[in-house]
Amino acid sequence: MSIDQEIARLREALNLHNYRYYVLDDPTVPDAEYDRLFRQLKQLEKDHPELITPDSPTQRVGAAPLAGFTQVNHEMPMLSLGNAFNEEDMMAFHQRVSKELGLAESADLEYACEPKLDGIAVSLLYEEGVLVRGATRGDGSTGEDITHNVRTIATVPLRLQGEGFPHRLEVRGEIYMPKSGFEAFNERARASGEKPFVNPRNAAAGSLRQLDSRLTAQRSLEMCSYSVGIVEGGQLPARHADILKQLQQWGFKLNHLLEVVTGVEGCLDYYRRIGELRNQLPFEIDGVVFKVNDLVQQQKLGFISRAPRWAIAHKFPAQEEMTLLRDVEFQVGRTGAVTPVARLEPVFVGGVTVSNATLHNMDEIARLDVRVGDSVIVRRAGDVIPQIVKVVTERRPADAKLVEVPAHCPVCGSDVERVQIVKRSKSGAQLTQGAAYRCVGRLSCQAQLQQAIIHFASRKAMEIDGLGEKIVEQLVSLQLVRSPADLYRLKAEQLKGLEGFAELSASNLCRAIEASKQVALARFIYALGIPDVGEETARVLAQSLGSLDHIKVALPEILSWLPDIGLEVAGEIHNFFNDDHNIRVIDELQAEGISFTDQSAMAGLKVTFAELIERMEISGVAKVGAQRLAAHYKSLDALLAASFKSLDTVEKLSARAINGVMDCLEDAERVARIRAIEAQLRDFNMHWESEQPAETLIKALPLADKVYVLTGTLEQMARSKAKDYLLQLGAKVTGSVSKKTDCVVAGPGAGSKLTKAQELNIPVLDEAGFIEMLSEYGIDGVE
Ligand code: 5U1
Repeated sequence: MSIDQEIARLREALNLHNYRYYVLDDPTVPDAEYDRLFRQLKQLEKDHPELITPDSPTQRVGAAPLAGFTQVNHEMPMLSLGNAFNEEDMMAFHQRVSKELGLAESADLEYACEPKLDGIAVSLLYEEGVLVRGATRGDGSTGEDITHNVRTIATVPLRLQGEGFPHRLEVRGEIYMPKSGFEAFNERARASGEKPFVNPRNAAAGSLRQLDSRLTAQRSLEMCSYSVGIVEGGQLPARHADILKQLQQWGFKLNHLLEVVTGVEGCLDYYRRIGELRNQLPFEIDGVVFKVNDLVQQQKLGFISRAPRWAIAHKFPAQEEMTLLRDVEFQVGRTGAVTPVARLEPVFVGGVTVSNATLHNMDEIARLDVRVGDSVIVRRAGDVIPQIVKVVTERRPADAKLVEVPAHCPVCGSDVERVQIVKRSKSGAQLTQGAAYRCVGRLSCQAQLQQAIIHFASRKAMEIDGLGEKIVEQLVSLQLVRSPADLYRLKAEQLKGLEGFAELSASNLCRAIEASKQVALARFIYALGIPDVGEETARVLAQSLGSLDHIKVALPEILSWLPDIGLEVAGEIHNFFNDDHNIRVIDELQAEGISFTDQSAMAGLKVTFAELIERMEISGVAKVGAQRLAAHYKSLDALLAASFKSLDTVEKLSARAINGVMDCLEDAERVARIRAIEAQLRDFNMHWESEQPAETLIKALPLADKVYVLTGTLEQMARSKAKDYLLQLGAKVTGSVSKKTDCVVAGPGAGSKLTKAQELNIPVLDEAGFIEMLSEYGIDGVE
């Protein structure tokens, strides 16, 4: 095969894979194969630059940023749509259409229905099947040339595929940012102190208005087509939905919710169904669009000013509205975080009346420059908490008040402090001001105590049945409970007097409290409510370090070696256990009889000598330098005794690294810290010289990577206990049976899950078999 042919073959294959992946959502090759073909084509084009064409899949991102945008005159104006806001508007639309067409309203008039994507309308012009121009809608007559940016979007074909396309074809549609891309972008922006986007539509618009297409290429954007403009030298089908299906064959993405219905009833039914789906869709929509499907009928209907008479957008309730910020109050959370909450003039937004919105933290207040009395834009998209996304500064009254953090906790009156964040770098640890504030009152603060107890007793924590929010509120306000340990001192007589408590429920609660004393270590760690420690992190701590004694004393460096624990969370855990008050509560709980059903790390996570050196944060020493030092010195003692002369003999060690090591060795405090870390690695059996095999912990657990499903009733142990045991052994426990399930534990009453397991030939254990398996792993599962 000649080079030209090979290049053509690769381009064709890549275009096809791209189409299957992005347009049909049905890839036929793994990503690695796509990458391999792409690299091959890149290489051939590098060797033969004269063969590069602008429609090659490698040419999506242009090199130099533009100086500015040029204007584009739309040969055929880009129309807008009339709106319907309720059923009556839709009925009136259908009536008008039927009358103009001389049909009875009951006639089977076909409508093509599509969701109305909340993005930016664009026009793509193809000449002889090659993309020659992309433009924004602008005012409908004149837009901006954004060819360089639309080329970076995978769902915009650079060349049409198949055959029969017109010589000149203009395809119109919406470019939008899926919700996931929008949330990920904003999360990154907030973390790096940049300005987040207000909504996915602004995100799409901002991304398309980049002069440098390399920036657009980094944004997650998609394009769905919904109509055509110029069609010259070719013919299209005679119905709208068929035109869209034809476009899909030429390489364009269509919205998968496209449907053809009959009559206004069909339209209203579609509107209701899509409305129900709205929150689950991966992209934002602001309504649905109905178009008369037959093009001859469309022509007959024509236009009024700039809107077609044959189409209408039936809008959903707006997700953004303007209202007044009446006040900002501060709430105290479980960990003492004092967070601002906006109290709003009630406003109907996203389908509900909203009177409170989150303001995140003081940094957010400063970024928005929001003041009490301001008019603000409230956004409520899906089921997320309403947010203030923008201040309408033009409407700010002269007496708008700045928002200040209270000096004292609004619940207990204790001091409110700004949280300090420890930032570690090669030059050591530095304290910086965080965005959060905390009440220092801890369990003496009723707000914190109440929420701490609710969390402690919750289903994923100590699982104390019957200890709901209402009871906790009473126990705390009557001062029967001042710390979690007090729960274990409660007497049934004290409970009987509480509102809504009968004798039986009092003794049931006492029994549940007593039963919770035997608990998996991971649950207990989670129950303590350490900031940033969720169920998963608690499990990692319990499984990796094996005992509460180890977790209590673990250094942040050691914690940050555990799977998925970064330095910030490691710092939170270390601070928590370094606090006398927290240690007193834990001691009291243990004195009341809390004990763990599982103590001992199931296998050792090993830290290599090179990893320890890397963590010494020596300037000039990164991963490779650390490996060279480790290979040369072999032990920490030898490295700490190194001289300048001996360092000079370490293979390929840079002069900067040698100086970095010498600086480190001369710093007594750093040396002491490194020795302490090494000693702890030995204590915890994590040292590279400890005897267990050098495997990571999670992988070494006996049921690592195995997927279990529990179904039916277990008679000898609670389902939650059975789940804990499986998790302790490293298994994943899921709720439904699939090909990925490795084993089903089925008690009496197991229904469809058991049938499915049998159909799929998945091993099934009954309770006795399960208990036997647990005992093989040293777990006595019988309660
Ligand atoms: N789904 C869809 N959105 N949308 C927007 N179809 C659609 N059609 C439009 C617009 C402005 O205009 C038609 C008149 C082609």
